[in-house]
Amino acid sequence: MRVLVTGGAGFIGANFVHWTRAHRPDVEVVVLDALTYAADGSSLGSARDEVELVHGDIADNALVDRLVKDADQVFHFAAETHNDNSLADPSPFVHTNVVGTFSLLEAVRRHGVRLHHVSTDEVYGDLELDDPARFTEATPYNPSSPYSATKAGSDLLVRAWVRSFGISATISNCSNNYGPYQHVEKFIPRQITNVIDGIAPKLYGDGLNVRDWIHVDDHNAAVWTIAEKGRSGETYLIGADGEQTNRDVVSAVLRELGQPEDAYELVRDRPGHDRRYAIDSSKLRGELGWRPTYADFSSGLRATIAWYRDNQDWWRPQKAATEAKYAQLNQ
Ligand code: NAD
Ligand code: TDX
Repeated sequence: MRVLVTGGAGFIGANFVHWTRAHRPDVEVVVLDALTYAADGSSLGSARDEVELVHGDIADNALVDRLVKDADQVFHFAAETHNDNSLADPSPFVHTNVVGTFSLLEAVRRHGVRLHHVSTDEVYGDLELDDPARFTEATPYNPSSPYSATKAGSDLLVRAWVRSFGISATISNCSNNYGPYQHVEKFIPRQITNVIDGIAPKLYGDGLNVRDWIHVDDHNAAVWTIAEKGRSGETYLIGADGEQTNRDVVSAVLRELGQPEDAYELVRDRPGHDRRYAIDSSKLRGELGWRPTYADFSSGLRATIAWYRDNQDWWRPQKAATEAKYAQLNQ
Protein backbone atom coordinates (compact mmCIF):
# COMPACT_ATOMS: atom_id res chain seq x y z
CA MET A 1 0.00 0.00 0.00
CA ARG A 2 1.26 3.46 -0.93
CA VAL A 3 0.01 6.53 0.96
CA LEU A 4 0.41 10.22 0.18
CA VAL A 5 0.75 12.34 3.33
CA THR A 6 0.30 16.08 2.76
CA GLY A 7 1.94 18.28 5.40
CA GLY A 8 4.16 15.39 6.54
CA ALA A 9 6.99 17.73 7.60
CA GLY A 10 4.76 19.60 10.07
CA PHE A 11 3.96 18.70 13.68
CA ILE A 12 1.15 16.15 13.37
CA GLY A 13 2.17 14.98 9.89
CA ALA A 14 5.75 14.12 10.92
CA ASN A 15 4.48 12.27 13.99
CA PHE A 16 2.03 10.48 11.65
CA VAL A 17 4.93 9.31 9.47
CA HIS A 18 6.76 7.96 12.56
CA TRP A 19 3.57 6.27 13.80
CA THR A 20 3.01 4.70 10.38
CA ARG A 21 6.54 3.33 10.16
CA ALA A 22 6.21 1.82 13.65
CA HIS A 23 2.72 0.35 13.28
CA ARG A 24 2.25 -0.17 9.50
CA PRO A 25 5.80 -1.11 8.41
CA ASP A 26 4.65 -2.40 4.98
CA VAL A 27 3.12 0.93 3.98
CA GLU A 28 5.12 3.03 1.52
CA VAL A 29 4.97 6.75 2.42
CA VAL A 30 5.27 9.75 0.10
CA VAL A 31 5.18 13.18 1.78
CA LEU A 32 4.09 16.32 -0.07
CA ASP A 33 5.01 19.47 1.86
CA ALA A 34 5.58 23.10 0.89
CA LEU A 35 8.18 23.35 3.69
CA THR A 36 6.75 26.61 5.03
CA TYR A 37 8.06 28.26 8.22
CA ALA A 38 5.99 25.63 10.12
CA ALA A 39 7.81 22.66 8.61
CA ASP A 40 11.07 21.07 9.62
CA GLY A 41 12.48 18.28 7.48
CA SER A 42 14.53 17.14 10.50
CA SER A 43 11.29 16.20 12.30
CA LEU A 44 11.22 13.15 10.02
CA GLY A 45 14.59 12.08 11.50
CA SER A 46 15.61 8.56 10.46
CA ALA A 47 12.41 8.26 8.39
CA ARG A 48 14.00 10.64 5.86
CA ASP A 49 15.85 7.69 4.26
CA GLU A 50 12.72 5.60 3.81
CA VAL A 51 10.15 8.24 2.90
CA GLU A 52 9.98 10.17 -0.35
CA LEU A 53 9.73 13.87 0.53
CA VAL A 54 8.35 15.97 -2.34
CA HIS A 55 8.75 19.73 -1.87
CA GLY A 56 5.65 21.35 -3.35
CA ASP A 57 2.33 23.10 -2.92
CA ILE A 58 -0.96 21.19 -2.51
CA ALA A 59 -2.53 23.84 -4.76
CA ASP A 60 -0.20 22.84 -7.63
CA ASN A 61 -2.70 20.86 -9.71
CA ALA A 62 -0.22 19.11 -12.01
CA LEU A 63 2.03 17.98 -9.16
CA VAL A 64 -0.90 16.84 -7.03
CA ASP A 65 -2.41 14.94 -9.95
CA ARG A 66 0.83 12.99 -10.51
CA LEU A 67 1.24 12.10 -6.82
CA VAL A 68 -2.41 11.18 -6.20
CA LYS A 69 -2.50 8.97 -9.32
CA ASP A 70 0.18 6.70 -7.81
CA ALA A 71 -1.36 6.52 -4.29
CA ASP A 72 -3.87 4.11 -2.73
CA GLN A 73 -4.86 6.52 0.05
CA VAL A 74 -4.30 10.21 0.77
CA PHE A 75 -3.93 11.55 4.33
CA HIS A 76 -4.45 15.32 4.14
CA PHE A 77 -2.73 17.17 7.00
CA ALA A 78 -1.27 20.17 5.11
CA ALA A 79 -2.69 23.49 6.28
CA GLU A 80 -1.87 26.91 7.63
CA THR A 81 -2.66 26.25 11.29
CA HIS A 82 -1.93 29.12 13.66
CA ASN A 83 -4.87 31.32 14.69
CA ASP A 84 -2.70 34.34 15.59
CA ASN A 85 -1.13 34.26 12.10
CA SER A 86 -4.56 34.02 10.48
CA LEU A 87 -5.53 37.26 12.22
CA ALA A 88 -2.38 39.02 10.98
CA ASP A 89 -2.72 37.77 7.36
CA PRO A 90 -5.56 35.44 6.30
CA SER A 91 -4.38 35.13 2.69
CA PRO A 92 -2.21 31.96 2.93
CA PHE A 93 -5.01 30.33 4.94
CA VAL A 94 -7.46 30.74 2.07
CA HIS A 95 -4.86 29.57 -0.44
CA THR A 96 -3.74 26.42 1.35
CA ASN A 97 -6.77 25.38 3.37
CA VAL A 98 -9.44 26.10 0.75
CA VAL A 99 -7.77 26.20 -2.69
CA GLY A 100 -5.26 23.47 -1.76
CA THR A 101 -7.98 21.14 -0.50
CA PHE A 102 -9.97 21.80 -3.69
CA SER A 103 -6.96 20.77 -5.78
CA LEU A 104 -6.61 17.50 -3.83
CA LEU A 105 -10.33 16.77 -4.11
CA GLU A 106 -10.25 17.14 -7.88
CA ALA A 107 -7.28 14.77 -8.08
CA VAL A 108 -8.86 12.06 -5.88
CA ARG A 109 -12.03 12.42 -7.96
CA ARG A 110 -10.12 11.90 -11.23
CA HIS A 111 -8.21 8.88 -9.95
CA GLY A 112 -10.69 7.22 -7.58
CA VAL A 113 -8.29 7.40 -4.60
CA ARG A 114 -9.62 7.41 -1.03
CA LEU A 115 -9.01 10.54 1.06
CA HIS A 116 -8.83 11.14 4.79
CA HIS A 117 -9.25 14.85 5.56
CA VAL A 118 -7.74 16.00 8.88
CA SER A 119 -9.62 18.86 10.52
CA THR A 120 -10.19 20.60 13.81
CA ASP A 121 -12.86 21.02 16.50
CA GLU A 122 -12.54 24.80 15.99
CA VAL A 123 -15.02 24.57 13.10
CA TYR A 124 -17.75 24.32 15.78
CA GLY A 125 -16.93 27.67 17.40
CA ASP A 126 -16.73 27.68 21.19
CA LEU A 127 -18.61 26.72 24.36
CA GLU A 128 -19.23 28.62 27.59
CA LEU A 129 -17.08 27.53 30.53
CA ASP A 130 -20.11 26.17 32.42
CA ASP A 131 -21.89 24.59 29.43
CA PRO A 132 -22.44 20.88 30.16
CA ALA A 133 -22.55 20.18 26.40
CA ARG A 134 -19.56 19.05 24.35
CA PHE A 135 -19.11 19.10 20.54
CA THR A 136 -20.55 16.14 18.64
CA GLU A 137 -20.74 15.32 14.93
CA ALA A 138 -24.19 17.01 14.94
CA THR A 139 -22.99 20.38 16.32
CA PRO A 140 -23.60 23.17 13.75
CA TYR A 141 -20.55 24.79 12.18
CA ASN A 142 -19.82 28.25 13.67
CA PRO A 143 -16.13 29.13 13.14
CA SER A 144 -14.66 32.26 14.78
CA SER A 145 -11.29 32.98 13.13
CA PRO A 146 -9.97 33.08 9.56
CA TYR A 147 -8.14 29.82 10.39
CA SER A 148 -11.22 27.96 11.59
CA ALA A 149 -13.39 29.45 8.82
CA THR A 150 -11.03 28.13 6.14
CA LYS A 151 -10.90 24.71 7.83
CA ALA A 152 -14.71 24.71 7.97
CA GLY A 153 -14.77 25.60 4.26
CA SER A 154 -12.43 22.71 3.46
CA ASP A 155 -14.59 20.24 5.45
CA LEU A 156 -17.68 21.35 3.54
CA LEU A 157 -15.89 20.95 0.21
CA VAL A 158 -15.04 17.35 1.17
CA ARG A 159 -18.66 16.64 2.14
CA ALA A 160 -19.93 18.09 -1.16
CA TRP A 161 -17.43 16.06 -3.23
CA VAL A 162 -18.64 12.88 -1.48
CA ARG A 163 -22.28 13.66 -2.10
CA SER A 164 -22.12 15.19 -5.59
CA PHE A 165 -19.22 13.30 -7.16
CA GLY A 166 -19.20 10.08 -5.11
CA ILE A 167 -15.55 10.31 -3.99
CA SER A 168 -14.53 8.04 -1.12
CA ALA A 169 -13.54 10.20 1.86
CA THR A 170 -13.62 10.40 5.64
CA ILE A 171 -13.22 13.49 7.86
CA SER A 172 -11.93 13.85 11.40
CA ASN A 173 -12.20 16.88 13.68
CA CYS A 174 -9.72 16.69 16.54
CA SER A 175 -9.07 18.75 19.65
CA ASN A 176 -5.77 20.45 20.59
CA ASN A 177 -2.71 18.23 20.11
CA TYR A 178 0.49 18.23 22.14
CA GLY A 179 3.72 16.23 21.83
CA PRO A 180 7.16 16.38 20.19
CA TYR A 181 7.98 18.45 17.07
CA GLN A 182 5.27 21.09 17.68
CA HIS A 183 6.31 24.57 16.53
CA VAL A 184 7.29 27.00 19.33
CA GLU A 185 4.57 29.44 18.24
CA LYS A 186 1.93 27.08 19.72
CA PHE A 187 0.83 27.38 23.37
CA ILE A 188 2.48 24.43 25.13
CA PRO A 189 5.89 24.52 23.33
CA ARG A 190 5.99 28.31 23.64
CA GLN A 191 5.57 28.18 27.40
CA ILE A 192 7.96 25.24 27.95
CA THR A 193 10.70 26.95 25.93
CA ASN A 194 10.02 30.30 27.62
CA VAL A 195 10.53 28.75 31.06
CA ILE A 196 13.69 26.96 29.88
CA ASP A 197 14.96 30.39 28.71
CA GLY A 198 14.00 32.14 31.98
CA ILE A 199 11.11 34.08 30.37
CA ALA A 200 7.70 34.25 32.09
CA PRO A 201 5.00 32.21 30.26
CA LYS A 202 2.41 34.41 28.55
CA LEU A 203 -1.30 33.82 29.13
CA TYR A 204 -3.81 35.56 26.87
CA GLY A 205 -6.60 37.48 28.63
CA ASP A 206 -7.55 35.99 32.01
CA GLY A 207 -5.90 32.64 31.19
CA LEU A 208 -9.12 30.78 31.95
CA ASN A 209 -9.86 29.62 28.39
CA VAL A 210 -10.19 25.85 28.18
CA ARG A 211 -8.65 23.52 25.61
CA ASP A 212 -9.25 19.76 25.34
CA TRP A 213 -5.76 18.24 25.02
CA ILE A 214 -4.86 15.01 23.23
CA HIS A 215 -1.44 13.46 22.65
CA VAL A 216 -0.47 13.56 18.97
CA ASP A 217 0.08 9.77 18.86
CA ASP A 218 -3.50 9.18 20.02
CA HIS A 219 -4.72 11.52 17.26
CA ASN A 220 -2.69 9.69 14.63
CA ALA A 221 -3.82 6.24 15.82
CA ALA A 222 -7.40 7.50 15.47
CA VAL A 223 -6.72 8.79 11.94
CA TRP A 224 -5.50 5.33 10.88
CA THR A 225 -8.52 3.69 12.58
CA ILE A 226 -10.92 5.97 10.68
CA ALA A 227 -9.14 5.48 7.33
CA GLU A 228 -9.24 1.69 7.75
CA LYS A 229 -12.61 1.15 9.42
CA GLY A 230 -14.60 4.38 8.96
CA ARG A 231 -17.51 4.73 6.57
CA SER A 232 -17.04 7.00 3.55
CA GLY A 233 -18.79 10.34 3.90
CA GLU A 234 -18.72 10.18 7.69
CA THR A 235 -17.21 12.62 10.15
CA TYR A 236 -15.60 11.38 13.38
CA LEU A 237 -14.65 13.63 16.31
CA ILE A 238 -11.36 12.77 18.03
CA GLY A 239 -10.77 13.71 21.68
CA ALA A 240 -9.31 12.24 24.86
CA ASP A 241 -11.31 14.00 27.63
CA GLY A 242 -8.37 16.31 28.33
CA GLU A 243 -10.03 19.62 29.28
CA GLN A 244 -7.67 22.04 31.08
CA THR A 245 -7.63 25.80 31.61
CA ASN A 246 -4.61 27.49 30.05
CA ARG A 247 -3.63 28.63 33.55
CA ASP A 248 -3.52 25.06 34.83
CA VAL A 249 -1.37 23.97 31.91
CA VAL A 250 1.11 26.80 32.49
CA SER A 251 1.23 26.12 36.24
CA ALA A 252 2.00 22.45 35.53
CA VAL A 253 4.84 23.46 33.17
CA LEU A 254 6.27 25.87 35.76
CA ARG A 255 6.06 23.26 38.55
CA GLU A 256 7.73 20.59 36.43
CA LEU A 257 10.61 22.97 35.61
CA GLY A 258 11.11 23.95 39.28
CA GLN A 259 9.50 27.42 39.20
CA PRO A 260 6.67 28.93 41.30
CA GLU A 261 3.41 27.89 39.66
CA ASP A 262 2.12 31.48 39.44
CA ALA A 263 5.24 32.90 37.74
CA TYR A 264 3.32 33.68 34.55
CA GLU A 265 2.31 36.97 32.91
CA LEU A 266 -1.18 37.94 31.67
CA VAL A 267 -0.91 39.60 28.23
CA ARG A 268 -3.22 41.12 25.59
CA ASP A 269 -6.03 38.74 24.64
CA ARG A 270 -6.38 37.21 21.17
CA PRO A 271 -9.18 38.99 19.22
CA GLY A 272 -12.21 36.69 18.94
CA HIS A 273 -10.52 34.21 21.34
CA ASP A 274 -12.62 31.04 21.62
CA ARG A 275 -13.51 30.40 25.27
CA ARG A 276 -13.71 26.65 25.48
CA TYR A 277 -13.48 23.52 23.31
CA ALA A 278 -14.67 20.09 24.46
CA ILE A 279 -15.08 16.93 22.39
CA ASP A 280 -17.50 14.04 22.79
CA SER A 281 -15.75 11.19 20.92
CA SER A 282 -18.43 8.52 21.63
CA LYS A 283 -19.00 7.82 17.92
CA LEU A 284 -15.34 7.02 17.25
CA ARG A 285 -15.07 4.92 20.43
CA GLY A 286 -18.42 3.13 19.99
CA GLU A 287 -18.38 2.46 16.23
CA LEU A 288 -14.68 1.96 15.59
CA GLY A 289 -13.37 0.87 19.01
CA TRP A 290 -10.62 3.55 19.29
CA ARG A 291 -9.31 4.45 22.78
CA PRO A 292 -6.59 6.97 23.76
CA THR A 293 -3.45 5.47 25.29
CA TYR A 294 -2.30 8.73 26.97
CA ALA A 295 -5.32 8.89 29.27
CA ASP A 296 -3.32 10.90 31.83
CA PHE A 297 -2.59 14.44 30.52
CA SER A 298 -0.02 15.21 33.24
CA SER A 299 2.25 12.28 32.35
CA GLY A 300 2.00 13.10 28.63
CA LEU A 301 2.83 16.73 29.41
CA ARG A 302 5.82 15.66 31.54
CA ALA A 303 7.18 13.58 28.63
CA THR A 304 6.68 16.53 26.26
CA ILE A 305 8.52 18.92 28.62
CA ALA A 306 11.41 16.41 28.77
CA TRP A 307 11.45 16.22 24.96
CA TYR A 308 11.81 20.02 24.60
CA ARG A 309 14.49 20.07 27.32
CA ASP A 310 16.44 17.35 25.51
CA ASN A 311 15.97 18.58 21.93
CA GLN A 312 16.98 22.23 22.05
CA ASP A 313 18.80 21.97 18.69
CA TRP A 314 15.42 21.27 17.09
CA TRP A 315 13.55 24.36 18.37
CA ARG A 316 16.26 27.00 19.05
CA PRO A 317 16.52 28.15 15.41
CA GLN A 318 12.82 29.21 15.46
CA LYS A 319 12.57 30.67 18.95
CA ALA A 320 13.92 34.24 18.60
CA ALA A 321 11.97 35.03 15.40
CA THR A 322 8.77 33.62 16.92
CA GLU A 323 9.10 35.74 20.06
CA ALA A 324 9.92 38.84 17.97
CA LYS A 325 6.61 38.33 16.12
CA TYR A 326 4.71 38.01 19.41
CA ALA A 327 6.45 41.11 20.83
CA GLN A 328 5.00 43.19 17.97
CA LEU A 329 1.51 42.02 19.03
CA ASN A 330 2.22 42.70 22.74
CA GLN A 331 1.63 39.00 23.32
P1 NAD B 1 1.72 22.50 11.25
O1 NAD B 1 1.51 23.96 11.02
O2 NAD B 1 2.70 22.05 12.27
O3 NAD B 1 2.14 21.81 9.87
C1 NAD B 1 1.50 22.08 8.66
C2 NAD B 1 2.34 21.51 7.52
O4 NAD B 1 1.67 21.80 6.28
C3 NAD B 1 3.73 22.14 7.43
O5 NAD B 1 4.70 21.13 7.24
C4 NAD B 1 3.65 23.03 6.19
O6 NAD B 1 4.87 23.19 5.51
C5 NAD B 1 2.62 22.27 5.35
N1 NAD B 1 1.97 23.15 4.37
C6 NAD B 1 1.43 24.40 4.60
N2 NAD B 1 0.96 24.90 3.44
C7 NAD B 1 1.17 23.96 2.48
C8 NAD B 1 0.89 23.90 1.09
N3 NAD B 1 0.28 24.91 0.45
N4 NAD B 1 1.23 22.79 0.42
C9 NAD B 1 1.86 21.76 1.05
N5 NAD B 1 2.16 21.77 2.36
C10 NAD B 1 1.83 22.86 3.07
O7 NAD B 1 0.27 21.91 11.52
P2 NAD B 1 -0.20 20.71 12.46
O8 NAD B 1 -0.43 21.23 13.82
O9 NAD B 1 0.69 19.55 12.24
O10 NAD B 1 -1.66 20.42 11.83
C11 NAD B 1 -1.83 19.43 10.82
C12 NAD B 1 -3.30 19.33 10.48
O11 NAD B 1 -4.05 18.96 11.65
C13 NAD B 1 -3.94 20.64 9.99
O12 NAD B 1 -4.83 20.33 8.95
C14 NAD B 1 -4.69 21.18 11.21
O13 NAD B 1 -5.78 21.96 10.83
C15 NAD B 1 -5.11 19.88 11.86
N6 NAD B 1 -5.33 19.96 13.33
C16 NAD B 1 -4.34 20.42 14.14
C17 NAD B 1 -4.53 20.43 15.53
C18 NAD B 1 -3.45 20.90 16.47
O14 NAD B 1 -3.70 20.98 17.69
N7 NAD B 1 -2.24 21.22 16.02
C19 NAD B 1 -5.73 19.97 16.07
C20 NAD B 1 -6.73 19.51 15.20
C21 NAD B 1 -6.49 19.49 13.83
O1 TDX C 1 1.25 32.39 24.16
C1 TDX C 1 0.10 31.95 24.18
N1 TDX C 1 -0.68 32.19 25.27
C2 TDX C 1 -1.96 31.73 25.36
O2 TDX C 1 -2.63 31.97 26.38
C3 TDX C 1 -0.44 31.19 23.06
C4 TDX C 1 0.39 30.92 21.85
C5 TDX C 1 -1.74 30.73 23.19
N2 TDX C 1 -2.48 30.99 24.30
C6 TDX C 1 -3.82 30.41 24.43
C7 TDX C 1 -4.74 30.57 23.25
C8 TDX C 1 -5.59 29.32 23.33
O3 TDX C 1 -6.62 29.51 24.29
O4 TDX C 1 -3.62 28.99 24.55
C9 TDX C 1 -4.63 28.27 23.87
C10 TDX C 1 -4.00 27.40 22.78
O5 TDX C 1 -3.48 28.26 21.80
P1 TDX C 1 -2.84 27.73 20.43
O6 TDX C 1 -1.71 26.81 20.72
O7 TDX C 1 -2.60 28.89 19.54
O8 TDX C 1 -4.01 26.78 19.88
P2 TDX C 1 -5.52 27.04 19.43
O9 TDX C 1 -5.74 28.44 19.01
O10 TDX C 1 -6.41 26.45 20.49
O11 TDX C 1 -5.55 26.12 18.10
C11 TDX C 1 -4.87 24.84 18.10
O12 TDX C 1 -5.77 23.78 18.26
C12 TDX C 1 -6.64 23.50 17.21
C13 TDX C 1 -4.06 24.64 16.82
O13 TDX C 1 -3.15 25.72 16.65
C14 TDX C 1 -4.98 24.52 15.64
O14 TDX C 1 -4.22 24.28 14.46
C15 TDX C 1 -5.92 23.38 15.89
O15 TDX C 1 -6.85 23.31 14.85
